[in-house]
Amino acid sequence: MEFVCRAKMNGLWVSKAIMADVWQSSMDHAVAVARKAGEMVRGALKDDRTVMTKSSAVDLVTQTDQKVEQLIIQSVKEKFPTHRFIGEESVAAGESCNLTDDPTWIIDPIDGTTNFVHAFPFVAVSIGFSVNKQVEFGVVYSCLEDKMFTARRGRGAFCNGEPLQVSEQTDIHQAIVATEFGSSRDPTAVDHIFRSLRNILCLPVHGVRGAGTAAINMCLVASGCAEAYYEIGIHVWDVAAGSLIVSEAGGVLLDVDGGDVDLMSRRIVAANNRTIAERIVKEIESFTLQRDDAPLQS
Ligand code: LIP
Repeated sequence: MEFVCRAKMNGLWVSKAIMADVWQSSMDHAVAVARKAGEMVRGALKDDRTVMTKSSAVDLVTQTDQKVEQLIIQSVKEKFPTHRFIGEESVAAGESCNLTDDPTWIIDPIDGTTNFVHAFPFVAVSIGFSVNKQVEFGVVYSCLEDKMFTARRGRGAFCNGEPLQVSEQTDIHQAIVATEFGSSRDPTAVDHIFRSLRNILCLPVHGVRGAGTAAINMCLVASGCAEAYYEIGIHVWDVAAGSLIVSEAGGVLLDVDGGDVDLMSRRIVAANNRTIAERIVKEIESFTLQRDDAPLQS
């Protein structure tokens, strides 16, 4: 949609065409509902100790994950009845995980469920929104830190309204690299993970970190606090929002084999620049996992 606005410049009236953002109201809604969801998560942090498991004994889920996802989906359905959803807990309950061209809300109600269970203080509500399989906006609410990360495709990334910019570092030896061990305890997968970690640690890098949530790790890259994040085993709901936040902050996304990233592939490298991303790729021992619609078995 195009609007024409008139403004006076140097005493002359000029007309300017302004493109309205068709997804602005969806994004506003995502921010509002993420904040509400965050309140719910904070409220439940001390109380919800009913821990269930999903694909493995260490892939945890709580009633709060389920309640928060229902809250988000319900409120979006009321406002945008034609939109589709991929939600972590809906998929766990048997719904399909197909990313189509339709407007789709990609939801992780609690990214960092293990952190939540232990009150380890990094927990995020992550909402990505894609159209034609392209992420249009991403919202990550780090609810215990009260940090609202947002990005709109082509319009930058922000934390609590302040613009984000990735680090300028191009020397891997001066980098902090974030990663996670994931929720597979299959010894072969764990061996691959450890060999990659060893390769990267011994480059050497300044340090390796992990916040326990993919979404927050990616926001740390976007904020310039870490140079890179990589993981094999994540799901689309862990990274949809964070991927746009990283790229809108000036970063790059790659597959762990160096090709283009595919958010459904369960693998990602997110870095401040291509030099760092490609250096990380060189050190990763990749292994194949099943696709999103087939949960990772332990
Ligand atoms: C978790 C991630 C974490 C990753 C786990 C899991 P959840 O998400 O954010 O970084 O290592 O495999 O996917 O289950 O807490 O939403």
